[in-house]
Amino acid sequence: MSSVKLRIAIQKSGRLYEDSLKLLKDCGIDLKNGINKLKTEAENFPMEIFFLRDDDIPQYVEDAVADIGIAGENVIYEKNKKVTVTEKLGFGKCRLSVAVGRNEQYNGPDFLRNKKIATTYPVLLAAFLEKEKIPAEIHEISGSVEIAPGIGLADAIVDLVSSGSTLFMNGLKEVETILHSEAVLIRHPGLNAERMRILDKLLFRIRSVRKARHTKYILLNAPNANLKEIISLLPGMKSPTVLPLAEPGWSSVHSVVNENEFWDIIEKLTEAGAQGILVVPIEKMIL
Ligand code: PRT
Ligand code: ZN
Repeated sequence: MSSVKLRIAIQKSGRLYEDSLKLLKDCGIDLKNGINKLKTEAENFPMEIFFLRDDDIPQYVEDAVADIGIAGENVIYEKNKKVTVTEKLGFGKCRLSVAVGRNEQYNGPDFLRNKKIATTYPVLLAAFLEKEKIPAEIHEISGSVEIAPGIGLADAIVDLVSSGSTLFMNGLKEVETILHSEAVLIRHPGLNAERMRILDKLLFRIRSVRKARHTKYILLNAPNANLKEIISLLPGMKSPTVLPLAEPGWSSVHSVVNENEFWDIIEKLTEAGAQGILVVPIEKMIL
């Protein structure tokens, strides 16, 4: 048996750490517990895990010190390393936005002309300014960007936003979005065939897990008189399973529903006479 392992780099601590570990766990990959917080390996999958600062992950993957990695798109595109973005992962969502003082009259990117903009994302900001053909001064700082306008260091900032409360608390307002970002899986562009095979296995599991997260299994009792209508409300994977109940005139219907349409469907189902509706999470979904 081959002993090749796929080396994955994930964030050591921070906003992506928990979700990255959970994703591996949901993929059925158990990590060996060790005191060594720098790296560990999987017990039941050919994988080694490196714990790094998120900013360093693209470089490690470009250099093939790690084969794959998980980081935010904001970091991947800012660092601009030779890595292949392979899969969006649906967590760590945020946006890279322009913010200005709450009382400023912002009427488009032209506001930024010849202004001083503080950011930790000079590359992405420069690309935005170039696209908009706006000359401006980029002031690169390493943190606490949101205080820059208040202390007279800049006229505007470009920073990550999720809830918006940091901007609000600093008297700023979000006026432009440069990038929508989420955690993605990246890989070294030249992975050999053996490592590609392991990556394909991992991707198959990731897709099954992610699909299942958005889908619920639904069971309900339907009066036979309304069975047709109730079935038409359930999209299902192919068609729903229908089983007769012990009580005459009733059937048990099983299907899957998408989380987004879930409440809408439940309402219509009850209107159509469905009873005893059970909705259960799906762990994995193989299509
Ligand atoms: O130590 P290390 O370098 O690994 O971690 P870090 O401190 O650089 O990064 P970390 O853990 O803060 O963020 C890791 C990744 O999470 C980022 O690269 C993004 O892809 C993603 N992410 C998602 C965020 C946010 N949401 C976020 N809100 N990263 C940072 N923020 C910060 C933002 O910079 C601002 O200070 O949160 C503040 C704004 O949040 P709201 O909710 O007030 O808008
Ligand atoms: Zn970082």
